[in-house]
Amino acid sequence: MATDKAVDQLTLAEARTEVGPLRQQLTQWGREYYEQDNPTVPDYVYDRQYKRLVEIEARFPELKSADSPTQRVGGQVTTDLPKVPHDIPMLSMGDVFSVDELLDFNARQQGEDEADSPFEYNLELKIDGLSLSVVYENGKLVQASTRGNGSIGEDVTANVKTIKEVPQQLKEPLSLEFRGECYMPKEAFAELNAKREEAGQPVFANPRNAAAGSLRQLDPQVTGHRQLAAFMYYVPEWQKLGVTTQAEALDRMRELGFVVNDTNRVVHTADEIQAYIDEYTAKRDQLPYGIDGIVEKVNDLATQDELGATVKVPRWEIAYKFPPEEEATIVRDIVWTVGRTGNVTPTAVMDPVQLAGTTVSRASLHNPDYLKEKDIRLGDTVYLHKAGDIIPEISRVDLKKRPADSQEYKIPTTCPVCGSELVHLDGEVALRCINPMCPAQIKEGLAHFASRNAMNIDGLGPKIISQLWDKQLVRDYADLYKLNRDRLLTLDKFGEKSAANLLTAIDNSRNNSLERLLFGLGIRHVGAKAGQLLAARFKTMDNLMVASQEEIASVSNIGPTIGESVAAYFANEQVQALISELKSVGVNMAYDEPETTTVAENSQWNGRRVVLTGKLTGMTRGEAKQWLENHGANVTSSVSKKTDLVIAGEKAGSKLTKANSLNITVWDEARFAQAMKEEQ
Ligand code: 1X8
Repeated sequence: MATDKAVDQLTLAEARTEVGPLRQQLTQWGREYYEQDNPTVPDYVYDRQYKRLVEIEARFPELKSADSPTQRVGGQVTTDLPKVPHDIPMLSMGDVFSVDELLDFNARQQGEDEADSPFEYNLELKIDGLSLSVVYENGKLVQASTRGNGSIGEDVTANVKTIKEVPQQLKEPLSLEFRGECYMPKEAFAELNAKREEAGQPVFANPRNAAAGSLRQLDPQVTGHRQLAAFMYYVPEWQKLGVTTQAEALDRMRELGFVVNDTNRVVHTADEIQAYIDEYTAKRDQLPYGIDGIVEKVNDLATQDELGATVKVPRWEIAYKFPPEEEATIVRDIVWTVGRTGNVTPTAVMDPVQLAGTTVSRASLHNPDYLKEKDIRLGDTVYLHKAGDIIPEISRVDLKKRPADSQEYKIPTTCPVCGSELVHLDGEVALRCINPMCPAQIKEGLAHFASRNAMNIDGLGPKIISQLWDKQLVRDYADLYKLNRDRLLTLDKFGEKSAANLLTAIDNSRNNSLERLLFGLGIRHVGAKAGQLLAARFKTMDNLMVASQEEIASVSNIGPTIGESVAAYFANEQVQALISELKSVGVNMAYDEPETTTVAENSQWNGRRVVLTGKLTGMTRGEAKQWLENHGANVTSSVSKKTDLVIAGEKAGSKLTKANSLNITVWDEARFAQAMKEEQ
């Protein structure tokens, strides 16, 4: 379709031949992106082709057409969610791909006056999410909607109410619309995709699609589990807010109770613009949310209104998009690993390359469909990028460099570990090994059992588990509690001290509260949260084991899927035998009620905003967070001007630097431990 010929070299005939397929391709990509939340190419591939179409249409106006993707505000309204008209259209933004183009845009925008009184600009980060409109009446949230096609959006009010960053009640009784970006933090995105991969579901290509897929749900409970967040950045009717600049509008929104990104900067010169772009190009990898560029807005709001908009985009704002971070490398191998639930996933192993700050040599290929669709073969030259700025992913194969003798990659039909036949369960894209005795699955299961949020057996990682299995010292969870010093000393590099430490850690785990065991068992669909809910409701393992599917499903936030899975799990005789074994080796089967969580009004922690960073040694971060929350503190993930205290463990990084630059109080772990003692 796309030729490599520069647009200004094209003849009319060539342009005419190219324009049809190019439009078709862009329309298809647009649909995948906006309607299905499932793009098949990275954004910059879309952007590049889109720009080419714009250039062709500019050079050959006779080829323009009303149904060209360049004439539409992206995104159709397709879900079953109710529709909401936007009284003030929600426009998208024009974009540029270099600082030179940005400066050209500014010069055109400012016209002849440029030299006399250049505009003041407010620079903001462009969040990789989806636009959101929220309407308040007398300070109360009454409606939330997506952009949709710009004129009509989808009603996502119930879903947005699950996002804690969007206040349901403003601090002032205003009746006004606000706009912003709903996004999924990088960590939540990585966790969600890991879970989806393990569950045999297709993964999201980037945080934007994950956020869109999560927000546009018919069931707000699903949205509620997805850890969405939002930054607000725009008030269409700014006059009602008593502000005159964009920077003031941001501050006012923060006062009203919204979460507003605090990285914005008011600038006047090209050098300042360049400096901001350089700064955030460098910091981008460290931010806890994905950004795909910088938004430049004329700071003065009256000037914004004077400039107005074209049919498609405002004239007072523009996005500078970061250049793609992409590296070419060669696929040397495709390895298949078996997960805890038997999910067999392919990983491409490539020559190592530097990409966005790390060395990358592996990328998940997720499932056989994905591998087939991309037609990735051994020896192929591929381009790597980082999905959502964090997860290495192959964007495309360079077919020109494909070796002449290359062959389509053959998907295995048997488990790489136990050799049994692989299957696709109902509707799943994942390939599964369903042999319950498959050693790979059991080892993964043991590693999960010992993991931090499950039984928290420090020092019992995958390598040791593998040895324990291979030496036939452990066959199931209960065997862990039968280990002794002599057996452990037979392991590689295991001395008296490591053996003693591991035995203590195992021994301590006997006393864990029931929710850890429930999560650790690896029951399908039972994560840490469900484990907690079930333990709190049923109190003992025996109660849960005799509960009916309906009783389990009726627990708030549990539902029929977990109900069915848990009931089926405990109906299994092997499971019952395992639980008896665990009882006989002394593993606790009861729920420890957490200490009273009523917060002392006079606690020094009440309402304090605290950020935890770095590695703690005396407790896990989760435990520290729990303690702080039990004492009334608000534990947040990023440092801002509003943070009251940062607790910095070992190797604290950018959050500590930021806290220092904002003059926020920083405590080390010892100081925190002392404060915990004082509270008792
Ligand atoms: C989109 C976005 C905007 C901003 C941040 N992130 C985005 N994705 C911002 O203004 N800070 S504005 C925008 C739009 O489409 N108008």
